[in-house]
Amino acid sequence: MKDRPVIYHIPVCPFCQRIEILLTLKGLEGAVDFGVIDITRPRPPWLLDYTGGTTALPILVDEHERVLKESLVILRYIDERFASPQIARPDPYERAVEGMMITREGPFAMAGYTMVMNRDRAKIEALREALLDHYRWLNDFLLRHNPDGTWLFDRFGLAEAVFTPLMMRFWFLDYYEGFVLPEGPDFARVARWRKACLAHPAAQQVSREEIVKLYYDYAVGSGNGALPQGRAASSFVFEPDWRGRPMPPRDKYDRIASDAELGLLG
Ligand code: GAZ
Repeated sequence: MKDRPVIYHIPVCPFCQRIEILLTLKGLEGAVDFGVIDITRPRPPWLLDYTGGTTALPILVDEHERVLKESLVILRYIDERFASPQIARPDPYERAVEGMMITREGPFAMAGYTMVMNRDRAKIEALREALLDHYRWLNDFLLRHNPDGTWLFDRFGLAEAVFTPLMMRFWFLDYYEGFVLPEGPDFARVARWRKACLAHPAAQQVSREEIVKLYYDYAVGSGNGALPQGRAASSFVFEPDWRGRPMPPRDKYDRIASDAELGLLG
């Protein structure tokens, strides 16, 4: 029997970072073990036995070999199983408000990922507007529930743990798409929240440089460890380590950089 739950994850995956943030907020970094999966290789058979064939991570395997999937479900499980300190709002109304905000995470993620993966110049403007609509919604939601504060409530909580990893991945939009939140009242509240989320000490598991380098392949249209045309190595490989690689070129609409240019040759 395992002596604690094991979370199988891809290190730079936003859905996995949510769980690391939650554990850090709870002061429980040692309560679960992590098993690192290399997204650039086929999934090992033992992992597919756990999942029943699905490949999305993270999953949690408990001491009785029982498997949980979906990051939001795993967050709740950890928050309830290791109950103190509780990160989700204890008050039922506030918990529901937190829940309303969290329901937007999937479409928000999709808007940002669709934008970074796009290589058709004719679509840039519509994708940018679609993402701005999400930020507008978040701005209004935060204004309604906590107009003068920074967080949704009084501290970095569950909603922040859910959204922060996505906003960090969206550093790839700033780098590859030149996307920044416009100045002004439509976005001032969400900009304040975003800035505080990105700077929070419990959320420093990844850096902008790491995101920009590892997600190069997404920027040229290849997701989830798939190989872009003309390339033999994925930008998500563990070796060579991202720290030693150059910053990738930004001209994603014109060409795909080679393994050599990306520093991927061992
Ligand atoms: N809903 C799940 C959760 O746990 O919250 C999502 C988990 C998930 O998608 N994990 C991805 C994975 O394991 C890694 S992160 N993929 C490997 C596989 O074999 O399935 C998101 C996108 C997208 C493309 C990629 C990602 C992403 O849209 O971040 O949209 C949201 C994958 C094109």
